[in-house]
Amino acid sequence: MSLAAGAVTDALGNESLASDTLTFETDTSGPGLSGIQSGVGSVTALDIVYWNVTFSEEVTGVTRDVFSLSGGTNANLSVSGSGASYQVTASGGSLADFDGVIALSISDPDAILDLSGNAYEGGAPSGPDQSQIRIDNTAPVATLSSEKASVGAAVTVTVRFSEDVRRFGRTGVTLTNASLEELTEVSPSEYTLVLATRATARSRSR
Ligand SMILES: [Ca+2]
Ligand SMILES: [Ca+2]
Repeated sequence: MSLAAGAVTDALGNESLASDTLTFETDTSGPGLSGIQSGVGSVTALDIVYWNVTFSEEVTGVTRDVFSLSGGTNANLSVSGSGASYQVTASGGSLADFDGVIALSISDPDAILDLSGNAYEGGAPSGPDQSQIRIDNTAPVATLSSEKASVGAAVTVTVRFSEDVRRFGRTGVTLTNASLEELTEVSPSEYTLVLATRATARSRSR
């Protein structure tokens, strides 16, 4: 609004000058989701994980009851933060020995309003969506198999792990009456070992 020139006069009849214009901003658009960013990366062995959830403007009504977690861990959710930025933390339940994907979602959008009372608009984040986190809290398990070996002959042993592994090498192999001749990586979860039995090793040293 503004006051026109001459809107009022002073005691001597001088007309007033035009006023500045005052602009009112009306907010009629609801808040949206700007991003869900994992605070622990996309894959983790942590027992407690968290996300940073950002809205397009300041909002009210963001509590733990707004969010839900899929993946079947029965983890507890807690929320901190204010305005447009919140941190949602998942802990407890079966997270400590869980192996799988969990995902954070907004399950009660009606509770979220902007400061003008406009309802949350929902939808996918306009920015990063890292709502899914892969939790790997299980240890790899090795299964050994080999052909039946004749005494003195080289033996090939296949080592299959229940998942991809790192750092498998000669120091990880314990042998009795045999020596390790070859260790080959077939895949990150499978290796073949060629073993020489003691008889073979003796025959070689002759
Ligand atoms: Ca708004
Ligand atoms: Ca694992």
